[in-house]
Amino acid sequence: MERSISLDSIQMLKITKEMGIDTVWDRYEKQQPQCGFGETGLCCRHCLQGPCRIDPFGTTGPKLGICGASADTIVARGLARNIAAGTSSHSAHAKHLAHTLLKWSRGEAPDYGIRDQQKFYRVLDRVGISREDKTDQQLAGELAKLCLEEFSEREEAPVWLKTTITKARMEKFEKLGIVPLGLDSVVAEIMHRTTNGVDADPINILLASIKCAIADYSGMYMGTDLSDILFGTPAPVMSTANLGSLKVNAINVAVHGHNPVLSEIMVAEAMKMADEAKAAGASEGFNLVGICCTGHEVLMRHGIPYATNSLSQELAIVTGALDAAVVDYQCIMPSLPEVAKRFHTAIITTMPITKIPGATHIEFDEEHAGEKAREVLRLAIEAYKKRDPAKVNIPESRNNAMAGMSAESILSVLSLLDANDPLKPLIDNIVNGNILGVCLFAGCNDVKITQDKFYVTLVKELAANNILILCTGCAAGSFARHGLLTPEATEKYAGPGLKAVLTALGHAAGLNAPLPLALHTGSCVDNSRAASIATAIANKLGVDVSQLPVVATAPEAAMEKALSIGTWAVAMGLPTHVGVVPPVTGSPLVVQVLTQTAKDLLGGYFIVEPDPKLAAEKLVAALKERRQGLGI
Ligand code: NFS
Ligand code: SF4
Repeated sequence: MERSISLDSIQMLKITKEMGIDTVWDRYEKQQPQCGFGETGLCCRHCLQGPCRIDPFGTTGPKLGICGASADTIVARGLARNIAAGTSSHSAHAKHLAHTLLKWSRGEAPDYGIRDQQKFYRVLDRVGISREDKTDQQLAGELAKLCLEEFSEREEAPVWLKTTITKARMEKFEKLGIVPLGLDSVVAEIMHRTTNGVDADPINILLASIKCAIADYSGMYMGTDLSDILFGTPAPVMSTANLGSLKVNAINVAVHGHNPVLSEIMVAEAMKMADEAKAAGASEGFNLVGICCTGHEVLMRHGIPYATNSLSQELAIVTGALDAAVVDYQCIMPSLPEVAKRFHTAIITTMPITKIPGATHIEFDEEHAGEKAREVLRLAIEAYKKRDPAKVNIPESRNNAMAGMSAESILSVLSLLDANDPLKPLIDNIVNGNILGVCLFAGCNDVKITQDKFYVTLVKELAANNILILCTGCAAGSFARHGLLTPEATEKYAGPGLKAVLTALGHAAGLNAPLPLALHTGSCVDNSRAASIATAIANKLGVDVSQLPVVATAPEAAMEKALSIGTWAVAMGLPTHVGVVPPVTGSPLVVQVLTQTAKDLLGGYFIVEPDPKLAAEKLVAALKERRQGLGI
């Protein structure tokens, strides 16, 4: 199988081959054949009597685990734990930001502040905190405490859930008994009920998993709110993507991971320290670039170039021009220090929960944010001095990329067409058929799929069918690296109706060109932004999200986080496509619930389709079905 369709990845992979460096693709090959029990979800290690395995063909092998758990039970329990892990990741990210805000409110984190006061006030009003006679510090403290309370179990639904979804959706969740009562408590509940001897009813376990995913949604929404308050709500910004964004005459520092809490400070300090970098011989000072979702956070807010999405993170080192990679948490390959041994790159871990053998650990804390960022940047300067020019191979490929399309900036572009009723032009164009529907692209890269191929093939098909594209995370990274976040891509690939709409909007926004083919709405956590737009449209039309012509896709899903996001997208009522088969096929019952029963219960359902053309057909059909339901 081809490893990647990205020219920069392909070029770097030649070097890894020549140098005998193992990457994620080599390690994947060494894992072949992968275990069939694991692939189908039929392996259980939830107690010490295991591992237990069920015969996937149901013929001669065991049909029950030692404790008596069936294939359906084992598969449902495994999926539940995946979703809980995803939920805990996003929630921890939001919790970290809440702590940062709390510390700032107490004067303990002076490098931070309220960067978007309007959004701060909007969020306070929405969550019901009175602003009367209070300073911003006091309000920040109250908001942070309310956030932190959302994590433990309460007697009511999380505020970030009940104030952000349609009334009808909330009633549905109540009726089905799937309202989570706390972001951490729901994860603990999943761990409890999936351990030996608790919940054995696959349907009951799946409902609990959906409840957990709903908590994931509200944690992500909180994460986006807090990032915007602390660091500013993104506005349209132009930048570049690909490994070609590295510069030979600069000290190249990648910020990698997920949480902007450190990378924001890095951006500010790198600007202040440009002279130190120049004094070390780098005539262009520091060149910060982004990897994974931290990369999206700083691309969205500062136009920092996007070096690469997750699968090719090791290849950034192979350019020989990356002086330091500063990582926070999630999606960081433990192999980075091993690859870096062959070059001069400093791999710097910064979070107490993310240490990697072979990396340098500089522990970050919000109390000393600027100081820690400077320490990291000085380490990058030292590493730069050891750069070997003979090993520098910066790929030429570099694409322009427009980002910064937060819900607020999408609304403000729309308001240029109708200042009093910004959603109206969008809704009108959906109703008149210029736009068939909306598709949110999200998720990862997965080594089981040629890197970026599914994304690029599918998005071209959907855009040709006049589907408005939103994107986040590695999906957005893929589009950025393939020149699809540009007006030129709209000219080339959008169907006539979509092109007309994007052109009108682009010209209204003063771009003198169409808006890009895909609107980059942020990091993975920022999938909440797309959800907020869908909810606003549904509320305006007086319908539920499950009736709208809106779909989601994670064609190259890899992480447990992608499963939790996909599951809340289904819970919100969206037909949700996945291109990689999750480990559930060992239970026809679980597959049926996720792909069919869910539709009756929630309106949303999973579409598992590994072929891009067929996936496009199924997503178009799902949108048409929704349109029919609305009579448009
Ligand atoms: Ni989200 Fe996917 Fe990771 Fe970000 Fe990329 S792998 S689940 S997009 S970087 S979290
Ligand atoms: Fe086996 Fe049951 Fe233990 Fe799982 S929980 S390992 S199925 S005995």
